[in-house]
Amino acid sequence: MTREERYESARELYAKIGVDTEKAMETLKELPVSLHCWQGDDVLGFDHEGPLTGGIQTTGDYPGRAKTPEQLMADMEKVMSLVPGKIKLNLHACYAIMEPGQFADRDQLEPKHFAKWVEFAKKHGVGIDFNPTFFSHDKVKDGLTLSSPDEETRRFWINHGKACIRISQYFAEETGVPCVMNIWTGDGFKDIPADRMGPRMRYKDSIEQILSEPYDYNKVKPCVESKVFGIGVEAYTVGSAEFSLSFAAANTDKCMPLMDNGHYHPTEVVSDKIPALLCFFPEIALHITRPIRWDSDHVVLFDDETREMAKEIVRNNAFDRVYMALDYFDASINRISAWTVGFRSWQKALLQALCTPNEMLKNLQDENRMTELMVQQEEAKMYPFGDVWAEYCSRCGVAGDSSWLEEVKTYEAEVLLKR
Ligand code: RNT
Ligand code: ZN
Repeated sequence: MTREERYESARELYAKIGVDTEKAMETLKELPVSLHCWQGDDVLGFDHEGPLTGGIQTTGDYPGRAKTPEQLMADMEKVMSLVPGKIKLNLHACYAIMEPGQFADRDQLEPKHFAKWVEFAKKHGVGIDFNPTFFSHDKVKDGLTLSSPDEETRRFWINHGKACIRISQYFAEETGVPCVMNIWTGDGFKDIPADRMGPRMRYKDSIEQILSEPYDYNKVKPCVESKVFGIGVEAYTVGSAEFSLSFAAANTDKCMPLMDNGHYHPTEVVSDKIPALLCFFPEIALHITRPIRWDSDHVVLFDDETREMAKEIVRNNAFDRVYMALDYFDASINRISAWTVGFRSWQKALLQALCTPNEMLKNLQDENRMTELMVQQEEAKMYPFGDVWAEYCSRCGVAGDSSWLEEVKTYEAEVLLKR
């Protein structure tokens, strides 16, 4: 059978259970998913020498890491040519591009330091998301930034946050797409603190000060990302789940919560938290990653929890209420492939969720027909989803199977290994 015939037969099968595969593909094509620039260079950026800090870590030394803005952009373009769907660019402040001899520290950053990224985004017709970088910098004092008891340190990082609000507004205005600006710090302690509330009160005040910088909430969408622990920060994290969620709940006119599915205890699932938050917040944001035993930031796969998260967005019709961003970094494999597999996996999860007879299943639940619900949920897994995926990829002009890897291997030989 040709691809077209396979799709036609899948379309008919899905139609019988009330799933419109045409509509599913149309919907998915328009849903932006943020592609994180930091998978390409192991979260190092361009504004400092020195290692990645902040309780996060990349492991592996696969050759070909992007070392310049030009290399990183070329790599991202390669990925964009291999994935279906709509991307948005996700940048960190440490990826500022300075002219030689024009160094500006993080509290002094200006839109002009990101003009080349705007040019890049415009070339591809995509929006930009942004992140202040509260790590990998010598002004991180004793592991603290926005929650530091040292006023000068805290001031520096507040000013960094404010500068990033202005840059986010610039991104939104230049691209015409709202900019999600995520506040995450690794602030915390390795061992049992004597004061848990003090740092949180300072953190609260600092974020309030950052958000007092004028911005249009239709254009700039600040988020607060929580975390449970980091490397070397095992005992206490200032921006814990309760802290961040409460902060967002108290400031729904100014910001929203961001959940990273690597930032919870291993038996907690973000798929269950999405609908809980949607009951209260107009909008929420996600960092999609794959934790293994801890926040290890492995490449996102088409696995159960990834699919379950996508389902919660789709079946609650929350497409314009959930901002989706990938967040992982694997330095042990080809980075273009890591990006591509993760992006494609999330696309698969969304497409499969869109091809699920959600209404029918919901009704079974509401009528307490739990035996049938189990059987039908299992049945849905066996539908010829691969044929719809192949059709979707073909319509997006990319390979539906793993043949894209050949292109990555050629790029590795011709470009990456020559760096
Ligand atoms: C770290 C957080 C954070 C970072 C990025 C680089 O645990 O997930 O979002 O991964 O900002
Ligand atoms: Zn994250």
